[in-house]
Amino acid sequence: MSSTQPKRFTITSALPYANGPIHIGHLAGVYVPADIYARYQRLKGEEVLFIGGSDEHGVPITIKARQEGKSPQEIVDKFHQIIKQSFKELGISFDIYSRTSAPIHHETASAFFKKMYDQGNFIEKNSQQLYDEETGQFLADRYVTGTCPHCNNDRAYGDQCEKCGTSLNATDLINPRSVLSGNLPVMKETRHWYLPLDQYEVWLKDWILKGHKDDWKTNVYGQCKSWLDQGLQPRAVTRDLDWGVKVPVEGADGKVLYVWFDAPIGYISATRHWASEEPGRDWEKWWKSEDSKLVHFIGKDNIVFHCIIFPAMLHAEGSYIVPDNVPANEFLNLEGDKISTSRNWAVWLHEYLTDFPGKQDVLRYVLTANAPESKDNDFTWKDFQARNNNELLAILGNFINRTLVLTDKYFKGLVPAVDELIPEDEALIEEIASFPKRISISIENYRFREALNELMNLARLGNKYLTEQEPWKKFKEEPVRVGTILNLSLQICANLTVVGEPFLPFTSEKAKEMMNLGSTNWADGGRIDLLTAGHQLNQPAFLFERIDDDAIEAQVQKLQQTKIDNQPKTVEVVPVKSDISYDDFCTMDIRTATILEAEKVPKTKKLLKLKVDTGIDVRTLVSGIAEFYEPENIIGKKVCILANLQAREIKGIVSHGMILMAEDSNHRLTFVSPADEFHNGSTVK
Ligand code: B3M
Ligand code: ZN
Repeated sequence: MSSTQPKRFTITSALPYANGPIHIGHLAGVYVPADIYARYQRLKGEEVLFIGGSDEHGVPITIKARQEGKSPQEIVDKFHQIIKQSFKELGISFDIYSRTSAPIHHETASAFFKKMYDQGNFIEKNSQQLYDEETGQFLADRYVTGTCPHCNNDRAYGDQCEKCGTSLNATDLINPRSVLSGNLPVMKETRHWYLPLDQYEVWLKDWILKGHKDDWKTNVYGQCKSWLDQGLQPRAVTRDLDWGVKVPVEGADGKVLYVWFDAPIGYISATRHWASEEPGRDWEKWWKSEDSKLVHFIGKDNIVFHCIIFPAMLHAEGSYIVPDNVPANEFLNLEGDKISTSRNWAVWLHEYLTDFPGKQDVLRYVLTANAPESKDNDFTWKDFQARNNNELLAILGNFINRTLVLTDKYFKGLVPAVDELIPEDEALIEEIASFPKRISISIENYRFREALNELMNLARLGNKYLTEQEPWKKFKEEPVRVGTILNLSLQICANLTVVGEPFLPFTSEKAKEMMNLGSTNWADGGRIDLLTAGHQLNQPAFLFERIDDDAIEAQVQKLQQTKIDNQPKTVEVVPVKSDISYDDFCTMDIRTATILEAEKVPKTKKLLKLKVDTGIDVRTLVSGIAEFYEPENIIGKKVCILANLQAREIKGIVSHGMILMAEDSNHRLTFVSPADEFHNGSTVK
């Protein structure tokens, strides 16, 4: 986009992974600011398309499906619905909320790849990749963990180290382990397509470092600069997986597009989805017309994908515009701790909506007032309560309520006329007129906290004016003067609903209803004739309620419980038995063996009848492990057995020996297993 005034705004918000619900970190980082921006541009009369959708591919989803014994489609169907519904209830005003498992997305992503492929934009390369022999699967991204070569974090993933933020290749990890089996992966050759990012380095440097030094946020620009300074490498854009968009070229069976290749194309497919809903809608102008302004709202962990990789893809494909801005936020913490889906350390949107019905704007307000715009920030329930009680209720709600109640009392809810203006009134009118411009500048520069603070300053101005003018003391002697005071105060109320609409849409609507005011647009801001003399107001009601300590305490308790749930369970170790001699120990003949057959012993809960190969013989054993292992899952398992235990009859079966099991303090049992390559009959000593 050039510096000329854009004709339309293509506004995207990161597509959340459909493997869990939305939490306040997502909201503060991405969706609330994006919604404020979209609503603001619409109120200004701009043509806006605000795009959202679920990211339904990628390893976190397949892992979750595996853990829950469900298909990936079942997982994404469930969370797509929850996410979509909760966004709607919070008033996130998407024009379309789509999803990447939709056929239109598969077609779009596939065609995008195909065009780049046909243009020769990819490098095709065979390489050695990590492979899990037990599950027969290549390990990339989140399927593999290991030690980060940069910071030594031993829980780094195959695509990224979350501790130091470095983006990794699975083969960079030290001591890699398969997430699927815990096994040490082997190396196996496979063929993939790479996007040669190094070829776009000059173009990217020119576009970002020269073109956006001044208008991109410092955190975003800084990350890009550091990437570009380090030098870019080709990146694989395909994976050996079966969940995702199939690679649309010959000889690519069993391969899909890397999720970070297909997900941003999801913005384009969502636009096509939107266009398909009504005849006459054109999707291309939003993506291919130079007078469209493309803005990506994302969190800081997505910067490289939206500022470097996706733009390189768009540029290489050749027919698309690139983003004008990528206003990424930092992270929001919760009560001093990093928000975490897996540790359940979060305030979940769908739970908030149930626990605080009708209080959508309170959350929108708190998350904006405290937004992690330039550094990480902390959400606390105490702060939430204070901002509701001391700001929304005491400043904004109180001002509008006082004004409406006084007008009701003195003028039966009819807007009084303005009479003679005193200098204080004139100063006030001038100030009212100055707010929309200031708020506009803040919003257009993605400084939403500052914009919201200005909105509150307008309410503060109103409170100050009322307090100084004291209409309640003057009504008897000077009713006409009181008419002027209340008229001007009412204009402030109306202005608050106009400029407050992007931030607090529910409150704005409610207050408009009380003032019997129709819909407004941004240009109405600053006017002092929004409510004309003689206009009948409706009955006033409270816009905000006090949030009491009990409600906050309940939330704090909930988090406390999460902390308890997350604590490692206490471990009790059985005390050591009395000493025995080495000779005593040597009387036990322990051998490695393989389970050949396994079946439940009828009419028992705990017993399995096993046939094992001990290397010496093939024999029958009875073992009390049925609560922990399904017979069909242990065939072929390597175990250790006590081979010279006297035979004894159990439930009518003669058992020759005993399988060695480890038992923990929760009475769980697990096999003591030798390495697979050890032949049966090896002695254990
Ligand atoms: N789903 C990552 C995330 O939720 C990813 C964003 C995709 S945006 C195209 O952080
Ligand atoms: Zn690291």
